Amino acid sequence: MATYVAVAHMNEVTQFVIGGIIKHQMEDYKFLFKVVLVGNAGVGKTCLVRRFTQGLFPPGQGATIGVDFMIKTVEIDNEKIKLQIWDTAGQERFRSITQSYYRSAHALILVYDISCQPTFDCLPDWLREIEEYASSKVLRVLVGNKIDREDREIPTHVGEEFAQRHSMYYLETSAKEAENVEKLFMEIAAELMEKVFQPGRSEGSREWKILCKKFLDIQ
Ligand SMILES: Nc1nc2c(ncn2[C@@H]2O[C@H](COP(=O)(O)OP(=O)(O)OP(=O)(O)O)[C@@H](O)[C@H]2O)c(=O)[nH]1
Ligand SMILES: [Mg+2]
Repeated sequence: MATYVAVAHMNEVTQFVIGGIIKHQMEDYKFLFKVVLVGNAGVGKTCLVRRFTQGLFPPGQGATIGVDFMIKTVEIDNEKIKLQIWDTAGQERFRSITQSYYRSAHALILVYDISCQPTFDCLPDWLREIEEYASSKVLRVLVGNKIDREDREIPTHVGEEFAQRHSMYYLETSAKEAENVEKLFMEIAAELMEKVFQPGRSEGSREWKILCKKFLDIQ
């Protein structure tokens, strides 16, 4: 475990381009985790990410083209964890691009809209994609978004049962009202940290560790 921490601990120089001037900022963090959001177009993936990273609900948020990328550093048990969040486009035409982002994900957030039955009906298709392209040890989280809406079509227990059947974590959120959004990402960060430090590793968790290490190595 000590070796792993040494690998994971890094000093990074991040470059920011502000008005044409490149600024370097030293950043210190112990772990870097990659979180990928997937799900049908319009379920609110981008709004969830922007709520978490920028604390806002963007008016007139347009459809994502390909993949967007955001970073937020959080602190858990006095350890700095950098979350690299990849927000993929839900539209079918971008599917081949977004699939390539699954492989190195530590956590996948599969989002549907609780007021839109077709977005729930598509979940098995998304799971097939995840099975095919993601690591078998990826942390999978099911999210029912838009709970502020009054025209709910999928009851909470239906979402919960689906998640349970497919060994996923489950949470309902509202990007609009900032409900459970912080909790969603913080719990993922905490859970990933726990996986890294899990005592008595099985075959599975060794694979997980390799996945993390590989990812950290290529950064
Ligand atoms: N009421 C409500 N509307 C939301 C919520 N989250 C997102 N929306 C709305 O849903 C629409 C789609 O949101 P996006 O975040 O762009 O959806 P997306 O999943 O990123 O869509 P793609 O990028 O096309 O895959 C926008 O009009 C948002 O304002 C929410 O929590 N509540
Ligand atoms: Mg989007």
